[in-house]
Amino acid sequence: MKKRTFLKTTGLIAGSSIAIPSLILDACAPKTQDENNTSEETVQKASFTLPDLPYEFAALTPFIDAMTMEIHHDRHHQGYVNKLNAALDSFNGTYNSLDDLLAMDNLPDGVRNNGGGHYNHSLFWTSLKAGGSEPTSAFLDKVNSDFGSMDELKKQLINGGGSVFGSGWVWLISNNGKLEVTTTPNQDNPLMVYADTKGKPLLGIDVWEHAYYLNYQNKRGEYLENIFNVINWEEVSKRWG
Ligand code: MN3
Repeated sequence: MKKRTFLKTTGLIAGSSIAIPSLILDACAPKTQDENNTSEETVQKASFTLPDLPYEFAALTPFIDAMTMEIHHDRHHQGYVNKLNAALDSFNGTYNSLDDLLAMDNLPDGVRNNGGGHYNHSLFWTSLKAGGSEPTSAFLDKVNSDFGSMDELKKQLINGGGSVFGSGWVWLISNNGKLEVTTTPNQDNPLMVYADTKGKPLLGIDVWEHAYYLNYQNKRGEYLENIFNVINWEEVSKRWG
């Protein structure tokens, strides 16, 4: 076995026994192509896979239209997964999970952009739900404590999303136990060393034009207002708790 492959594989196998943070879908954990074959002669290669949407493309209408969801998931997100796997072919670092990978220093652009793209979209799909859902009472108490009210949190997310120049994300994060709203450009993520404010992502809202343009054209603010009809606050609460 080549040294590089051995290092990479060792990291991944070690990771299989480490709990992946609950917010990360199974699909975000790197898979090896032949997990049952432990022969040293077998060259194992890490690969990430596109998670299924947990609902139909049309589930979030009229707030997010079916064609946007289909293109966004099947083409954009699949593209990030494919390019991430390609970028990892020439990446020598060891990591146990996508979280670990994204937190590493000096990521090659292909890993940073497409690893972020895979993480961010995996989080995004599960942050949405037809009809939305209610936060737990404990999480609501925390929101009231850190923001004053849920309305104030929504206002900060809408304003933050509107303030992103070009493409990026607005986030609700837990930063050393405090809830904060922050933004990242492109496919950066609050786990990354490049983030202005780092923390555990609880909710990420995509403000790339591809997330809303078919239905809202240039009206990003209207998209941001409307997305609160379909936020899965119960899931966001679980990520916090
Ligand atoms: Mn997107």
